[in-house]
Formats: sequence, structure tokens, C-alpha cells
Amino acid sequence: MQLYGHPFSSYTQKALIAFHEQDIPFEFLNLSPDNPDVCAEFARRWPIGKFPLLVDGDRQVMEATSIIEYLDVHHAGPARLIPADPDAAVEVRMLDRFFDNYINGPQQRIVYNQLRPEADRDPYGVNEARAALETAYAWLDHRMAGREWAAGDAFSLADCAAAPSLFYADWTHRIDDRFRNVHAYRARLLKRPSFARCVEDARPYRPLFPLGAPDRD
Ligand SMILES: N[C@@H](CCC(=O)N[C@@H](CS)C(=O)NCC(=O)O)C(=O)O
Repeated sequence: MQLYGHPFSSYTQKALIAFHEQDIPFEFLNLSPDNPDVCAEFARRWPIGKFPLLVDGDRQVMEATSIIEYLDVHHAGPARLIPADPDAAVEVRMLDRFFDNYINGPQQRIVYNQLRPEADRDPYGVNEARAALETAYAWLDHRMAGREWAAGDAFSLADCAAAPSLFYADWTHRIDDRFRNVHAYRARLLKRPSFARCVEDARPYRPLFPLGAPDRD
């Protein structure tokens, strides 16, 4: 299998966590400007241009969640990232949507705004995104009281989504200290070997963070 992505990209990391969790062999195709052929092939395969993208023989899977679902169906080891029980799986998928839509969504809006030319920036939209993050942090703090992982008792797809989302969201819009359950959960995710490996592999790219990477994590 081949995974197109970039080590510093949150959604690439989300998919990489699943590969590392299950120890699934794959080739990583880095979408770096240093690899124009890889970038051209990716653009040909997926004109929408969002990564990661998985290629497995004739099969092509886009969207990080769908990649993890695909790995779980075709390549998973004994530890499933989507529970076999359909009702437990609903909960996992629901939390996966929460992290993508309500944590990573607003955090990406703030970061992408920063990449625009100054005259085209949207302070109103940034304020909305910051308010949305505050609401999401408060909801998550309540949700994580007494929980180790986001859904059920085991590490799942939802935690794959949570790890890079919370990692970058805290850089973009600091998680207030009063959200102790969120901080503890983020710290647990950072210690998880599958995600710790992503963070280490991405460390050289920190100067690329448009808002300036903080000197921690
Ligand atoms: N819905 C997509 C989102 C992927 C996404 O936003 N990827 C970012 C990198 S983290 C990207 O492709 N950015 C490049 C661009 O927007 O041109 C998924 O879940 O995989």
C-alpha cells in the first residue's frame, strides 16, 4: 500500500496512527515540493487535492476516516479501531465526526486564514472559529470526565482523529487550564506510541506552522 501525505499534516497523521497501531506495512509518499513526481501523481489521482490518499493496488481511498475504515476491514490486526459491535461503532464514528468537524475544522480555518495575503484575511471568521473551539473544548471536557479514550474503553478511530486535532488546536487556540480533562486526554494521546511517532517524524517541519509553533510538545 502507498499513502500520499505530509508528515506535518493533521489528517495524514490521523491515518498514520492507524498504520502504526496495527503495524501495517506501507510506503509513505511525501507530498513535499522536493518530490515533484509524487505531487504530480497525487494531483492526477485526486484533483480535490486534500491528503492523505491511500492506494492499494487498483483501489484508491481518500479521506482519513475512510482510510482507517478500509484498513480495519482489509488489514487490521486483532486490535480493531472500529468496534465489531455496531452500536459501539456508532459512538466511535460520532466522536470521529466531532473531532474533525468541531476541533480540527475551526483550527484549520484559523491556520488557513493566516496563509492568506493580509488584505484577504477574515478576522470575523477567525473570531467565530475561536468561539467554536471554546464551545467544543467545554463540551469535550465534560465528555472526557472519567474516560481514558473518546469512545468506549479502547483506543479507536475517534482517538486517531482526536490526537492531531487536539495537538494542533492547542497551538492555534490554547486550551484553557480549566479544561483539565481535555489537557489530560491530550497528554495521554501524546504518550501513545503510534502518535508519539507521528509527532517525532513531523518535528523537523515545525518552522512551517503558519502561526509559529510553540516551544513545547
Ligand atoms: N476531509 C479530509 C481533510 C484533509 C485535509 O484537510 N488535508 C489537508 C492537510 S491536513 C490538506 O490536504 N491541505 C492541502 C490543501 O488544502 O490544499 C480528510 O478527512 O482526509
